[in-house]
Amino acid sequence: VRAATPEDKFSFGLWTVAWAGKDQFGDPTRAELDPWAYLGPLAEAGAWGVTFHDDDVVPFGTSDAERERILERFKKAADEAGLVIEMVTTNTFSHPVFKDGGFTANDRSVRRFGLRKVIRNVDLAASLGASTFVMWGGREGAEYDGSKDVNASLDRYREGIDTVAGYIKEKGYDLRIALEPKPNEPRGDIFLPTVGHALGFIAELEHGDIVGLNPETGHEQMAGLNYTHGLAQALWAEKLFHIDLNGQRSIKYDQDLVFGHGDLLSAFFTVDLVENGFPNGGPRYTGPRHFDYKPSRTENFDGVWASAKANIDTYLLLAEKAKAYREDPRTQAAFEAAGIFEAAKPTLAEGETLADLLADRSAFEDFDADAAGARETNYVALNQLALEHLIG
Ligand code: 3MF
Ligand code: MG
Ligand code: MG
Ligand code: MG
Repeated sequence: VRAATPEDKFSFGLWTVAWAGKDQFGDPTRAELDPWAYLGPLAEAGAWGVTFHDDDVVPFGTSDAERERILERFKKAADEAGLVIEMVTTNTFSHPVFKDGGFTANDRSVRRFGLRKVIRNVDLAASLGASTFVMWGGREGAEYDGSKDVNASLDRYREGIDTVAGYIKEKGYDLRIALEPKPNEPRGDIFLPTVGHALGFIAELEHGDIVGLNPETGHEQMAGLNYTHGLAQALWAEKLFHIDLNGQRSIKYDQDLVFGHGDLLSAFFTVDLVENGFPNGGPRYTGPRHFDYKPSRTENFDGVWASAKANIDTYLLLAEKAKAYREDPRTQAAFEAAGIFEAAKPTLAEGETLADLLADRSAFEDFDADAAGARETNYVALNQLALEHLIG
């Protein structure tokens, strides 16, 4: 596989490679290094960008002066490694104060504190030149249905996001918010559990024009959903602002495997969509190829760097294969045979009204539904062609 270039825009959350392996059941299996120690090796693995939560770099509760010093050091190290800080995000899930959420906690003082913490990081994101501000509301949710007035919680969620978005506009920052849906974990149920829920929520915002999505592969798959379709609908709504790529093997805990190490065929179609767009054209994703995975707890540092590179290599391999698949003349023929191009034709002809359709006997009265029901779609042959390119 070829080497990654800055044009590929591969980026990583700092919390990915810096995860020391502490989980619910076990202690860390790796050392925790200083945040800047990861930047050189990340760049070496092929990264163009790095992203972080405030608390990944500056421990919760650090004094203002110390915070400035740490951030300066981190920024300098990123510059030296040649890494762009393309996205910044706020941790409103680790500290016990956020045990019931940051923006939707029943306790109002916690919500005011959460908003202050987020606003502070919006300023930081803007000062570092980030273009996206991701918001994963990991603790916005509940274990017990009776513990929330969901109507009020969603009002508070909207109030929080609109306040942040309004602040971004007022400041004139070149920054967009990307909400990251997740169905559960750490909460029993998280608000805005899927791409679709989040799109519905954004439509209710006052400042929804600068609020979009950061869908994560595993999060949609934890809900049994099709990640590529989630990306597609977000693109269609012009709301795909950022992506979190990783791997997940079916509906279970959030595995955060290397991209492609979960559902490989789904990963192929994800890359095909991101790299090649919709077969009939349409909105494209041009943002970072951002990985949010965890180096497995079984690995030591060799394994950390091998797994970081594995994300990039898998993506590049899939991109090569997806390109060959699209350029194969057999694919174009298979698209034609499967009616992919016909799908782009409006159902009513240009200028045709509903009255015209109602008067068109060939559309209904004389339509041979049985014959249409017996038509060949050729979808399996098309899928096999994709598979042939993937594993051939
Ligand atoms: C959790 C996640 C988060 C978000 C991050 C925002 C810790 O499952 O995916 O990672 O991605 O908070 O970028
Ligand atoms: Mg995740
Ligand atoms: Mg995950
Ligand atoms: Mg994520």
